[in-house]
Amino acid sequence: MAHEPGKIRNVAVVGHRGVGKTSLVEALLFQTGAVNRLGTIEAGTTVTDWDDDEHKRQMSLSSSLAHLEWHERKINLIDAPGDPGFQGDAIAALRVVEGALFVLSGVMGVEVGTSRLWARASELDLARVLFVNMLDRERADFFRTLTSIKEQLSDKCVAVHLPIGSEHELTGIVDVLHMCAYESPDGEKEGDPVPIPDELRDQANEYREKLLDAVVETDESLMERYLDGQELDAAEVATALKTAVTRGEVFPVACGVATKNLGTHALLDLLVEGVPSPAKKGPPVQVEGAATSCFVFKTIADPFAGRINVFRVLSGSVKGDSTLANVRAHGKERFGALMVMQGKEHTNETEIGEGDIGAVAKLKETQTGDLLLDTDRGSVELPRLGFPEPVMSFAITPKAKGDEEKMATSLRRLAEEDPTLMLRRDEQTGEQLLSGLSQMHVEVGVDRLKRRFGVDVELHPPRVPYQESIRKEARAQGKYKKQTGGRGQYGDCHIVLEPIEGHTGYEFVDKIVGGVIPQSFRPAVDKGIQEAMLSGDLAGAPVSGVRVLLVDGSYHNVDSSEMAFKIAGSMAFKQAYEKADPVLLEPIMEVEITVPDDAVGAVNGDLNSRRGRLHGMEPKGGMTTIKAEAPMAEILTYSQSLTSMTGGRGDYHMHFLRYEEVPTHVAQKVMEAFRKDREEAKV
Ligand SMILES: Nc1nc2c(ncn2[C@@H]2O[C@H](COP(=O)(O)OP(=O)(O)OP(=O)(O)O)[C@@H](O)[C@H]2O)c(=O)[nH]1
Ligand SMILES: [Mg+2]
Repeated sequence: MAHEPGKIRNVAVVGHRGVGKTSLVEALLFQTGAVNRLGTIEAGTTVTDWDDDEHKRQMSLSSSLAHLEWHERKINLIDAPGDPGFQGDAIAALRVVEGALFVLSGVMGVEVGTSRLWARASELDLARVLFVNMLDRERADFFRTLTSIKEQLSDKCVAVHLPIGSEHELTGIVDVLHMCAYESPDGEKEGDPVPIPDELRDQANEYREKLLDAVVETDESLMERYLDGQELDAAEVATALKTAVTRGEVFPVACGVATKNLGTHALLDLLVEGVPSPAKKGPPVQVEGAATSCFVFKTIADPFAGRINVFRVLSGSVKGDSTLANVRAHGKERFGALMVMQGKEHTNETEIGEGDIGAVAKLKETQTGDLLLDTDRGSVELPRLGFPEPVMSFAITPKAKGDEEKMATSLRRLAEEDPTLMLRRDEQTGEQLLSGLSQMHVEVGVDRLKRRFGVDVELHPPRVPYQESIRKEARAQGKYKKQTGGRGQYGDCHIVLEPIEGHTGYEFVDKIVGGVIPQSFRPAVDKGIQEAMLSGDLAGAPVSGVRVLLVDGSYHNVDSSEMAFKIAGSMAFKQAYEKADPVLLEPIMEVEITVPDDAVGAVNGDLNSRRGRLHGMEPKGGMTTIKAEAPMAEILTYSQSLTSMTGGRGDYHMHFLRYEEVPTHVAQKVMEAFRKDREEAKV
């Protein structure tokens, strides 16, 4: 039976890597009776980390769905991975919900991943609830974390819960909204509220004041009465808070210990109250004029059920056996059995109602990012999920010869599931490149390739796509002449090479006067030159930034042909190129690196040793963003170094900026390696 949209809450559970999101989802499921034991990461028994690879690495690798009932509301939780390599799923999850639950570690405070996802949630204007987790750990500090939250995320964040005690002496939490407390259930179900301990009354009152300040600021009539000194009653404040949270004007900060199930009772209340229902907020993706529409935000390649598409119903309700049109593929998709998912378990449903999240197997061609409507209305623009671009690439080759085709097809299937994993062939180097968001991201792809499709592959750093160019004008003649019996060959041309500013582009200028080469043969010269330019003599790289003037030549009435002039053109180019002071060019990348302040020195020093150039630094609340550029050749394997320099707390993106001349001493090595390869290839 479909749930009323007003009684649904869709929540993406997001945050930095390893802060306890999956553990918290587990606790929420346990607290509400959706599961009857509290699974753990260590034992591999949580509902939402169910994949073998997740167990092996003890981390989430893709988003996983769960749902529970609390106060007659259905809460859909999307447990998203925190690792930046798998952020595609977190980003897709944020796109289809009304609210985000940001989990933070009470030891680490705001981390790179927290800020990145916060920025995305702000763009999407989502209601947000924060949960400071791991307060039982050594050096955990709720108040320090709260300060970093206010400084780095938003000053509209305000504490609604406070810890009782700290670290291993943490015994419960205080709820300053309802002015009550909860005792730590130590992994059992959390009980009903108890009175606030006397010694915490003052602190609770102080934080209640702060909460009131934040709430009345969002409500003018309350503000007037508050300033007048009138007592505001609890229900009124609760209503105003609820409104402010649903509108994203206040972000409540809760706290607890996921692995002990402390804080879940009050957190569930906050989610029900603070996250707007689909009925209230309206669909996250607007589709005009369709009675039924749904948006696919995730695709799972299930070894048994085949491909499963997970969707959010935007409008109307989807029934089993309904037929919807895929807006992108223009095909009709017939829905078979509908499912709701609890981790890896599916239960069949006859209908998924408006605002709810469901799944369906075996659609023909539907993939992540697709819209399905009850009418095919031609040109509906697809909503952008906003996936990040891959930042690193590896060359990938099958271990067994002959597995190339199988590797490519299997990788394409994996990429359907994870659109941030990309396979392409580099035209220039001829290599198959697998690109992803981090080294681990690519490696997990490789593991899956082996386990699911039985394809064993190897990864290598990709070849750098060098280019070549010239720095001087040079002139040469190319003469191709063959006159031994029968019909001969004759082509002859004189060309001048000129460097083009910026080492980019190619121009062919016909300066022939008086028909010394007939018009019909001149394009052949151009063609021959362009072919020769595909592989320069320095490192076999394509040549660019050359203007060619065709200035002179001769022909033979019988023996001249297009072929002969093509060869002549190519010969002329090769000779002129040698004299034109050729130079090797390399791709320069623009890099943006975000690291903790205390790692800035090490990271800058390292960049320097990679021939990097620093452009600027922007410190912000404990983290610094370093902007720089560096040659691609030097940062092919940057992610490992960054991880070791920052203890995994760094983050970086890069993209291609331009080509630049390679310094002589570096170029020497590249050219030597090329010559060696060429010699070996000849043998
Ligand atoms: N002491 C303590 N440990 C916790 C708490 N919450 C989670 N952990 C542990 O922290 C580790 C990471 O927990 P996860 O639940 O996997 O964290 P996550 O945020 O889902 O991690 P990713 O999905 O990989 O980003 C596990 O070893 C948990 O047992 C907590 O409140 N206290
Ligand atoms: Mg997780």
